[in-house]
Amino acid sequence: MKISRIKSIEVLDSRARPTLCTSVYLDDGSIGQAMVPSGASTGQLEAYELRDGDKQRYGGLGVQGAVKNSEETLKILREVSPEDQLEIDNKLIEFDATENKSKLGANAILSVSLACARAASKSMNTSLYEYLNIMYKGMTNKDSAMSIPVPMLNIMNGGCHANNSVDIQEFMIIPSKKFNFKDGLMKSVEVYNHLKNLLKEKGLSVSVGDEGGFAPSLKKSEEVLDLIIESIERAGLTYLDDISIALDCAASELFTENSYRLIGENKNFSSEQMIYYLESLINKYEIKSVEDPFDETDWDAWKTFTNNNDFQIVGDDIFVTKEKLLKKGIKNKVANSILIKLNQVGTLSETLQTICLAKKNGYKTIISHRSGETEDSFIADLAVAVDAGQIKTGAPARSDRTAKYNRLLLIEDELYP
Ligand code: 2PG
Ligand code: MG
Repeated sequence: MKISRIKSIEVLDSRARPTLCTSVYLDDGSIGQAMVPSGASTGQLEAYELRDGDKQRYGGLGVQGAVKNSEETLKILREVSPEDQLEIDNKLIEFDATENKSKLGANAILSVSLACARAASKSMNTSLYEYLNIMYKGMTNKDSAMSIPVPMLNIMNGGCHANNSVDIQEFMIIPSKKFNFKDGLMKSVEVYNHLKNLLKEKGLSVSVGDEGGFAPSLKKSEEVLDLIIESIERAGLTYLDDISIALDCAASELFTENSYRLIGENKNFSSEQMIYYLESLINKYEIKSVEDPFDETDWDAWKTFTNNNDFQIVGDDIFVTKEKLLKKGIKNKVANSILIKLNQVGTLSETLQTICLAKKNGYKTIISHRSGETEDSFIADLAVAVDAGQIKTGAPARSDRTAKYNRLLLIEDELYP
């Protein structure tokens, strides 16, 4: 079986920006399609997202160049078996031949990489999650079980995902593991709806941020946390027993001239002060997980913080899903978990390799969406296939986010009818 055609077009993401939709056609008639997401709080070392820069179209954000590049990969993929994902991705990396995929664009490369996987799963007549699980097992040489991940739902948006002065980018709720996915999601939706009513009662805005969470003009993080806990209680649930809270500080966005500028708190913190501030907040509210508490270059603060604490500490911008950076993190005892975003590294195989490395070294894995998303639900299948344990994919609202939750509901129903 061979790849006979690769066709891409520009489509839109959830922030009204163009992105790629690539279709890979196999000569047995199978077709695989994939759309790529796009971040706002991006790490400096992420793979390169190629945009046209032509101000006459989409304010320079067009991806016509990436569309063309993705279609041109046919000439190097024609002879490769679509089921050999590693070979496909290696060929794409070789063809690009830059450190950060800047020649073809990581958006172009990833769209081909994911569409090939989908086409191959169709050709083999397997679900995408089963196909990815087979691929993952092949890489780990182990029998890797599949599981439905616990969701982390971002219900209050701040930072660069919202037009308010809340410093912390994401306030997420996590249903307890005692619930299956369907029930955990239902409880989370109840909290989301109670939060909406609570905000209305207080005369606060219920308009939403980029990931579907509410984005009222609050200042202090404590105000946000109090509102979330009140909503959990109003939903008839017990904080911590039924639902706990996770944060993504996206602290690289707060870091300027060697200090953390917290507008909501009206403070400027040194690294030591930021450690103290976060530890106090986390201990007071018994927060279960914190992502990017420090800037991606502030490795010393990361080290101290990891050494001091045993809650989940998640590296996003600091690792950007790259094996090399995660290796450095493991060596330096930085963080104990990693956020996994396909487009930070740019191919499916490299993403799977990073997941393998994390698991081998006892790091927890969280498969993640981007703030600019599409209806593509690839990450739901990926989270199940690699037994990731956790997924973060926004609020339980807006179709770009619910596409992933709905896909997980379907998979759960298939696996555990
Ligand atoms: C993050 C992500 C997703 P962005 O920081 O974890 O929530 O945001 O896609 O803007 O980087
Ligand atoms: Mg993050």
